[in-house]
Amino acid sequence: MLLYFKPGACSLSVRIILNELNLPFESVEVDTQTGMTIDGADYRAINPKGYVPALQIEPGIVLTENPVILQYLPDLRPQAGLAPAAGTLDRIRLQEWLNFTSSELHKAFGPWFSGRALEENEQSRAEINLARRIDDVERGLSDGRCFILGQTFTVADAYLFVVLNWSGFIGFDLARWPKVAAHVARIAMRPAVRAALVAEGLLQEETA
Ligand SMILES: N[C@@H](CCC(=O)N[C@@H](CS)C(=O)NCC(=O)O)C(=O)O
Repeated sequence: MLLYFKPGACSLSVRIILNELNLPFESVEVDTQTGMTIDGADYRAINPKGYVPALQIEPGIVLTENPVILQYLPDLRPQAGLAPAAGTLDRIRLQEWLNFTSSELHKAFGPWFSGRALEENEQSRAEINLARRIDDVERGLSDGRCFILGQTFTVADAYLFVVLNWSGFIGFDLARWPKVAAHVARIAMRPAVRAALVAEGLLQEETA
């Protein structure tokens, strides 16, 4: 398989899951601004939508949309338990969290990644909206569960981790949400996560 990624972007969650599942893969960095891969290919010919992630699963077959890729992969290795079985209520709960993470939490970070400095009122509106979405995650963890679906790590935790971790890049302190902060710290310790962070230049190899 071939993962098209941008360091630290939501595509990092796909790398984490590829690592967790010990699936062999290669990866190619994409410059989404120029629309070129680092090795000079036209990325729009691979994913016309222009964003990452994209996962080539075999020559000529490319999957896009993070919540979809994050369900395709665990179904290749169901025994690893990274997603509840399709057709179960637990799988629907997983989809709820993946969809929430994609359309609500992920997008709540959008204003900071718009490529221009935010006006004061825009910044405070964006902060209020982001805080509301993080409240939702804190509520999801409120019964003391270690992972968002319960006591088992799933692909939803990987996606939540990657997105919540952006709070560090934008200087948004998670201390107001102790269960969320603990969840991020817990996921960050996983060997597959550390290896993914190293691979994308977000963590020094010797500290991994
Ligand atoms: N709906 C897409 C959204 C993917 C997305 O927003 N990707 C971002 C990185 S996290 C991206 O490539 N943005 C274009 C850019 O950064 O220029 C998905 O779920 O895969």
